[in-house]
Order: sequence, then structure tokens, then C-alpha cells
Amino acid sequence: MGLTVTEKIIANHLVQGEMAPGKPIAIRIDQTLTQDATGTMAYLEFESIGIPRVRTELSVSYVDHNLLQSDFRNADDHRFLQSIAEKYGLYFSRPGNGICHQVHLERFAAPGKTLLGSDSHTPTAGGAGALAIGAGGLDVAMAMAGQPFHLNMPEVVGIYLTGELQAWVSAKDVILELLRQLSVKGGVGKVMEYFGPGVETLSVTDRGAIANLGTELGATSTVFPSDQVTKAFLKAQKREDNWVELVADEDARYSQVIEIDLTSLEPMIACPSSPDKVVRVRDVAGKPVSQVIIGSCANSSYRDICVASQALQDRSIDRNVSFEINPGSRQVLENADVAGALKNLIHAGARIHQCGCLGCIGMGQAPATDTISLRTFTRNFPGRSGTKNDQVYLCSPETAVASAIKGVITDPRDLGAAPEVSLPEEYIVNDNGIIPPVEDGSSVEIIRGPNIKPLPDFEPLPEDLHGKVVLKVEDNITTDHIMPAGSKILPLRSNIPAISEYVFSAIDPDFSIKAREAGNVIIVGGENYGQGSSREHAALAPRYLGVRAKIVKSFARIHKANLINFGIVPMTFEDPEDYHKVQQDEELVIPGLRQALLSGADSVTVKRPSGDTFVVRLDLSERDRFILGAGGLLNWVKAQLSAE
Ligand code: MIC
Ligand code: SF4
Repeated sequence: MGLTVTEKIIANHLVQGEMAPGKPIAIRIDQTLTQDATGTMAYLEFESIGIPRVRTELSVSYVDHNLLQSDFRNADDHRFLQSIAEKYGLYFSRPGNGICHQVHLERFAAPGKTLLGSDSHTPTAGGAGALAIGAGGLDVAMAMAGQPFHLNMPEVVGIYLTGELQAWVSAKDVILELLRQLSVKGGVGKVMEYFGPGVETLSVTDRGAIANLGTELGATSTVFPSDQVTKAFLKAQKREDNWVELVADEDARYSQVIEIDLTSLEPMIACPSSPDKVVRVRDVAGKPVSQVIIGSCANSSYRDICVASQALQDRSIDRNVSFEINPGSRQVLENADVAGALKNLIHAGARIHQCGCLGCIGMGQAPATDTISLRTFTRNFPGRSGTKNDQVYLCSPETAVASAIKGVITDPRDLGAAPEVSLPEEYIVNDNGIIPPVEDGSSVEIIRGPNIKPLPDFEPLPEDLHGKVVLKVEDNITTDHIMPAGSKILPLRSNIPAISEYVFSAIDPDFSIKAREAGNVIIVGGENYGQGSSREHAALAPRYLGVRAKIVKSFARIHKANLINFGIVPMTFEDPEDYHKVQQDEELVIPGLRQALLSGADSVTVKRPSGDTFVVRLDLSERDRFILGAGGLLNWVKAQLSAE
């Protein structure tokens, strides 16, 4: 039987397991990436493994999330990361050089390679035919140490594209349509692989935008074939050597095929406050907007900036709108400048910011109270923008610019003639924002600021778990709820004691106090618990506060892996109705939990104070069980190393 692109890449990298959907496998990782907000912790973890140099083909450390140097802490983190890169043989992409996913696509992503990144939107590189997966920092640290990455073999869903996008409709509309159909949990356990005649009508950066937002489906990754379009892109990036052809076999089998006729798509928009609340733009047209931003790793490529520029020819921004541009990379900015695209933007009144994540992670650009903000970003989870009760909509650059001109949500087709952007045959490539690895970094001193605190130690799991349900939450809780970001909290990413004060702070401001008082803590939740960001701080900081188990209806992939890595036992209700039984603040007992885990039991009984019981499932691999028993992955690895 023929293979899909995903299966071909996995087969080439398989070091353990069998390629049967849902079964545990381990794959070799060729490339890694980190960004500053997850990177500081990932490198503290890497250091603690004790390897002198990274063992991947290529590892890159990006600084893009926190560029707001409001005090010494952030600048210290940047220096720490630069010195780590120099010591351990990594590329270092300097602050302002661009968003990790955009820069990686431009400069490093290569067809057929595996990439593991400590950021959930790492699959963007799937636009260039890589199998790129987001993971927690510790998993990335392990990959840098040459260890394989463990995951369950995904199902491969085929997205069959036909036709061609019409004027004013773009890649973002394709993935918004898919989010409308499948929801934020529609991709869990799956890789979305695109094929069919419509694929060749999409550029690599368009494919990157689609692959990027595949993360919001909960998908493990998104993969595009590597074809002549990929070759032309790599050539334009002066990296034609990285090209190999990679397409699915004619008789490849997908677990499911979803057909999208590109010709029939129209501009789409995700309403507050979830990326899957998608409707047609014309269904919400006319609502006044106060802010419009083009940016983020989803939509800040050369094309996206040029679309906005062309649409603004002889037009101006509405007087009530703040129109902002966050270019994806310095390469985008430089090429847009040379092509003359900045002129219209500046003239029309756009606020042009530096290249980075900025408002996407709440680092500035918070919208005004009770107003609508339209963004080409990835996520609109409640409060992520930095404003309470925010109303953030997600859309394409076309819809964004049209709405900025009109001052109300606008179907861009109302503007008349559409922009026609042609991509450069050769981009101006200037890598002076990327510092390459040095031959021998052994004498380099790591520069550690006072806010960089060592990793806390965690004890192994007790035989019986007694824990208090300090918090019970609903469905679709995001890692932004568990461990918020934004300008106040992001500078604490390398300081676990300090950041732990903010765990669940948006839901219960006293959570950290209550958790510490409770001793052992159990969290109860609904479906798709932990969706969104890959931040391992959403496991590490709760663990620091005493969280030992989570009982939910279902988990998002990366968060579940992070819980295991930090010794928090992920459990699911055998009968989802039992969710209603458990009350906040009650004490639960799980007798023999450790033994159950280590003996491979697939369920355990939980006792409520009333004497009533319910059953929870332990859906875990053998490796997961050992890690949990040891109290986390670092404990387990260290125990193994000392036993050698
Ligand atoms: C995000 O978009 O939520 C982030 C910020 O990029 C996160 C990473 C982080 O929290 O540092 C992600 O997507 O993984
Ligand atoms: Fe940065 Fe936003 Fe992309 Fe996350 S989603 S990497 S915060 S631009």
C-alpha cells in the first residue's frame, strides 16, 4: 500500500514502535527551535541533562515573544539565550529578527525533515514539506540531547484541495473554513495532510499560514507536499539545495478525506473568543472596529504586507481605527521596503512595529474597553489580548485592511479591484540577524541574570494520592487560562516560584494561595483541557504549587505530554457524567495510584468524601508511567543516567 507524505517522513525517522494510528512511536528529530518565552526553561533543562553540544542537525534559538524591555529581566533573558547558543552550538536569531515560525520557514525549514519546536505553531514549517511538531520545552531539550521524540502515531487526514482562490480570498480563509467545520478539537491525534490539484495554486507562505492554524484544530501537525512551488520558494531563499520532491503515493490511504473547493470559498472570520467560532465576514459586516492588526506567525509574510499596501493605494485608514502592522521578519520588512510597499502603509496612517509576536501574546497592543479588535492572528482566547472582556476577531489580511479603511467589519470584496501581489523570484536574503554556531563553545560563560532561577526539584509520586479539588473548570480550558502570558507575567518565565503566583489567576486570583494551603491538589476539567500554547509552565508552575493529578473529560496533546513530563498524572473520566459528581473543594483519595500506574493498569478508582466512588482512565504508554512514577521526566532521565 502506498504512503502519505506524513507516513514517509515518519517511516524515515522511526526509531521505536509501529506505525499504527494511536500506538506509541518514537521518531528521530533533525531540527529544533525554541523561542524566548519557552526557551529559557528549555535551556535550563538542557543544561541539567549535561551534554556539551546539541546533537541535532540544526537547532535554532529565537527571540521573538518578549521584546518589551520594561526592566532588566527581559534583556537578561536575551543575553542568557545568546550565551547558551554560543556554548552549545545553536543558531541564535536576535531580538527583532522576526517570529520564529516565519524566519524558520524562510531560512531553515526543509522538506522531509523533522522539526520539534517549543511553540505550538511549529507546524508552520509543514508549508515547506517538513513534519514539524510543537512540544513542551523539556521534550525539545531532550531532542537537542539527541533523544527521540515520543508521540502516538497520528491518524493522517487528507485535505483534498480543488479549484483556485478567488479575488480577496486567501489562505487564512481556507483554514478558518476548516476550523468552522471541525472545531478546536477536530484535529486531536491527527496530522492534516493537503493534496490535490488546488495545492499548486498556493505559495509556500500561504501553505505556512494554513499549516500554522492547523494547531488551532488541535492537530499534531499539518503537512504539505514538496513540489515545484516549494522548489521555487527555496530557490528564492537561495536554498535550492534543501529541496527534495515529496508527494504522497497515488494509492496512499488517508483515514478520512475532506474536500475543499478553493473556488467556492469566501472571506471568513472567527468571532470572539475562540478560533473555531467562524462565520462568513458578510454575516458580521458593519460592526465598528477600533483596532486592526496585521501580524503574527499566521499572517505576516511578504505577501500579506503587500496586500495591505496595495489595498491602501490612494486610500486612508478610518479615523476611529488604530491600524497596525507587525511584520513577521526582517526579511519581510526589507523586501517589502525595497518593493516600495511601505510607502502606502505609512501614507495611509499605519503604525508599523518591530518584527515579533507583540500583541499576539499580549505584549502591548491591548484593545480599548468594549471595542472590537480585528487581527490576522492565531488565537482570540478570552483576555489574551490583555484587555478584560475583549472582543477579538481573527481574519485574513484582506478582511483586516478593508475593515481598517471602512472602520467597520467589511467583506473585502466590497473594495472593488483586488490587489495582485507577485512574489519575488529572489528574496533579498540578509542573515545578519542570525548568529551561526561556533566550532567550539566549551569556554563560553553562560550569562545568568538574577531573575533566572534554577529548576525546582520534585519528589516521586506517593503510593496513594490524597488531594483536594482546588478548582473545577469547564470545557476548552486553554493554557492561557492555566498560565497566562502578557507583559506582567512573561518576564517571569525563567522564575518558576514567581510565575506560579499567577497560575489560574484569571479564573481564581487566590488559586496559588489555596493550592499551597491544600498540600496535594487535583484539578477537574472538561473536554479538550489544555488546548492552545505549548508552554510547559502550564504544567511546571502548577506542579510547583502542589498539583499532582488532573481529572478531565479529554486532554489536548501537548499539555498532556507536559503534565507527564512534570509528574502530574493526567486522568480522564471513564464515564463523562461523573464530571458532575465531583465538587470543587472536596478531598479525593486515589488508593494505590502509583502501583496502578507502574503495573500498567488502565484505570483506577477515585473515592469521594461521601464514600461514593468513580473510575478514571489512565491512557498512558509504558514510558509515561515510569516518568510519572519518578515524579517527572528529568528525575527519570537522571535516574537512568546514574544507573548507567
Ligand atoms: C502562543 O501563541 O500561545 C505562544 C505564546 O506562542 C505559545 C508559546 C508560549 O506560551 O511561550 C505557543 O503557542 O506555544
Ligand atoms: Fe508568537 Fe502569536 Fe505565533 Fe505564538 S501565535 S508564536 S505568540 S505570533
